[in-house]
Amino acid sequence: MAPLRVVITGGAGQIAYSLIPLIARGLVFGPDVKVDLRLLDIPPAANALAGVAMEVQDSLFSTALEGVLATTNEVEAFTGAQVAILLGGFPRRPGMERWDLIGKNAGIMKRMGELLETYASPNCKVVVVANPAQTNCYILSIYAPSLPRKNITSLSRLDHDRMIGMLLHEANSRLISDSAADGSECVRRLTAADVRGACIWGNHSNSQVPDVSAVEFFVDGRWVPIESVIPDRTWLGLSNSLPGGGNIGVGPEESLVEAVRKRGAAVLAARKLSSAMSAANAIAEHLSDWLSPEKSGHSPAVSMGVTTDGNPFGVSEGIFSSLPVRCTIGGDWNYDEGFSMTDDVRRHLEASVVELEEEKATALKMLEK
Ligand code: NAX
Repeated sequence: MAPLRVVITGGAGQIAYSLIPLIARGLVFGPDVKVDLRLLDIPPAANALAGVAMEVQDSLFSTALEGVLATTNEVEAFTGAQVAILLGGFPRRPGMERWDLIGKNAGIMKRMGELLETYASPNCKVVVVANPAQTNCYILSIYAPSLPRKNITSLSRLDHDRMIGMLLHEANSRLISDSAADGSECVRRLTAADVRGACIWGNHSNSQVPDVSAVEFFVDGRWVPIESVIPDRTWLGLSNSLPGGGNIGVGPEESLVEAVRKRGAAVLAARKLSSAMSAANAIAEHLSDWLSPEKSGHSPAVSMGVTTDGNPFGVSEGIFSSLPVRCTIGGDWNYDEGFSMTDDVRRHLEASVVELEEEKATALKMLEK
C-alpha cells in the first residue's frame, strides 16, 4: 500500500519536535500504516528544520516512517497531502493585541487553505493547532472550498485531556484515602479509560466551557456518576446554589473549570515555554481516534473543534467550535447527540460563541485590508 502522506507545518517548532516520534513509532496512524512525512517551515527556520531532519535520521525510526522531507517549499510540502497537521503560526509578541494576532494568523491560514485547495489530496484530513485554532479553521474552509468541511478540525483535545487528568488526580486521591480509612488493602487506580462523558464546549480560550455534568467513572466493575466519587459540586462547577442553577466559571479561583482554563498559562509560567509534550500527545489522540484503523469507531465521545453547520446542540451555524463527537470507522465523525447541555453550560457556551463570532469578523476584516 502507498504510504500515507502527512504534512506538518511549523515542523521546526516545539510541538512538532514531540509529535514526530509519536508518528514515527506508529502510535498515531496505526502500526501497519507507513507514513511519508513532509515537514514545512518558513525560510528563517530552515536551519532548525534541517537539524530536526538530522535527528529523525539518527533516531532509526523504521517502524512507520517511509520517508521524511524537510522543506521550506510550500508546494512541495502540500502536494498529495492526505493529512495536514497545521502547527505553523505567528506567535504572540509582547505588546501585541489579541486582534493583531488573529489578523496575522488569518493571513497564514488563507495561504494554507489555498495550498490545500490546489495541491493536497481532495479528501485531505486537517487538524489545525495554531491559534486561534477554531477561527483558523473557518478561514481555511473559505480558501479550501472543495475540501469537505467535516475534514477540517481543530485541537480541543488538549483542554479535554487536561480536564480528565485533573479529574483522575482528584478521584484517585479520594479513592486511595477512602480505602485507607476503610482498612482496604489496595484500590485500583483509575485511568483515562475509566472516565466517560467529559466535554469541552466553545472556543480554545479562556471562554471555553469545561463540562463534567455527564461524567461517569468505572469503579468496581460499573459506571457510576462523578459525584459518587467526587462529591464536591462547587469544585466540579455543578453547584445549584445560584439562581438559574450552576456556577461554571463563577466558583472559587481553584475550581476545576478555572484550573482547566488556566492550565496553559500555568505550564507557560512554570516552563517558560508553552505546552508541547501534552499538546503533541493530544494531537496524536485526536488523529488516532479519528483516522487510525485500530481506534476509529471504538473510542468514546471526545471533544473536537468542528463545523457548527447542522449541529444538534443549538450552537449558531457558520463557525467552528469545540463540540462532543464520536469518530466512526473510516475517518468520519458525527456529533454525539447523547450529550445534552445544562442551562448553565448553555449560558456560558453562548458567551464563548459570541467570542468566536467576533474572532471570525475580525479575521475577515483583516483579510480585506
Ligand atoms: P513554535 O513557535 O515552537 O513553532 C511554530 C513554528 O511555526 C515555528 O517553527 C515557525 O517558524 C513556524 N511557522 C510560522 N509561520 C509558518 C508558516 N506560514 N508556515 C510554516 N511554518 C510556519 O510553536 P509551538 O509551541 O510548536 O505551537 C504551535 C502552535 O500551536 C502555536 O500557534 C500555539 O499557539 C498553538 N497551540 C495550540 C494549542 C491548542 O490546544 N489548540 C495548544 C498548544 C499550542 O499552544
